[in-house]
Amino acid sequence: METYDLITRNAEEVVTDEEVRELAADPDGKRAYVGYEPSGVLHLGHLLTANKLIDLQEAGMEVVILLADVHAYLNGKGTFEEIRETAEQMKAQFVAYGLDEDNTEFVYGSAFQLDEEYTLDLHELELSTTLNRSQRAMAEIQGDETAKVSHVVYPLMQTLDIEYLDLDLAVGGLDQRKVHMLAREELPELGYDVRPALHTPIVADLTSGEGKMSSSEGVTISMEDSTDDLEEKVNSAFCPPTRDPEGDLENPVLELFEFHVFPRFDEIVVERPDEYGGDLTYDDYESLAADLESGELHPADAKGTLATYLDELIAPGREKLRELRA
Ligand code: NAL
Repeated sequence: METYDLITRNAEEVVTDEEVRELAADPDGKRAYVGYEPSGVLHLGHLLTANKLIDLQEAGMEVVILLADVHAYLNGKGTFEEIRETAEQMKAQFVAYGLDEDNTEFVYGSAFQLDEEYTLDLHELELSTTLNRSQRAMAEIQGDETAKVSHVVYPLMQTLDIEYLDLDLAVGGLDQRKVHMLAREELPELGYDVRPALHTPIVADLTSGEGKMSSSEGVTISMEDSTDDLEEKVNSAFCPPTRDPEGDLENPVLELFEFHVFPRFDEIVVERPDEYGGDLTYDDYESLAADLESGELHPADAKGTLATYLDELIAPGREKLRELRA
């Protein structure tokens, strides 16, 4: 695959395409990063950006994972000690999932975000950004509770991190786009360079195909799920025989094949008894989606196969979690 195609596959948005093309022309040693608020158990949302990091490593880029402990604290996720502990577990699960440990730099936010120079830059950003602008940037990240002052500081720190970690590409889910847009506007105010951003899609809710899969509501798939949990969750998923259901609906089963399974496996085998036509083999998402639409592939078989491959993807992380908790 061409480097540009590898860097941008399954991306919902790149900002800007021209800047990312420039990176793709000379990716060696360029630094891409994703930040995560530490949480004890990884879910598919984390793994979607992790898949992108694996693509970027394959393209020759260096990958930085920010364990955003100060951000999690500002977003009301617990005491500093609690957050630190979950960050260590998070790191172990990423490595188990397949991020090359020798080629991935894990950085704690608190390792540099409490320095004097950083703090003074932060205050300068606070001066140059309106309250309204910062609140809008934070809207999709913050929970439902009333906004605190910490919630408007948060996106300004995320902006500064892009400079302080010396990054060439910011990666995140689509929910991070407003922060990255704020960063593109505000970094030049401090005399720093604008960086390109790449956003991964948000997967639809598994049972309804509506809205987004979320850990706070509805069904989510995580590193903790047993093989049986996975089968049960996937079997009850919404899976009409089309990739484009009506209205605002999505087909979450196809989305999981597209964003989670095909990027990590060269070949997908749907096992079927001979009397139902025998096994089906796919080496790309398009042919699987086409077979579901034509009726050649039954939704029940698609689901069973999806559960099997997801199980294989999360098994090493699940084992790691078990070890850590033992
Ligand atoms: C992502 C997060 C926090 C800090 C960051 C700094 C630089 C780049 C990305 C970062 C976490 C993210 C979330 N805002 O919602 O999980």
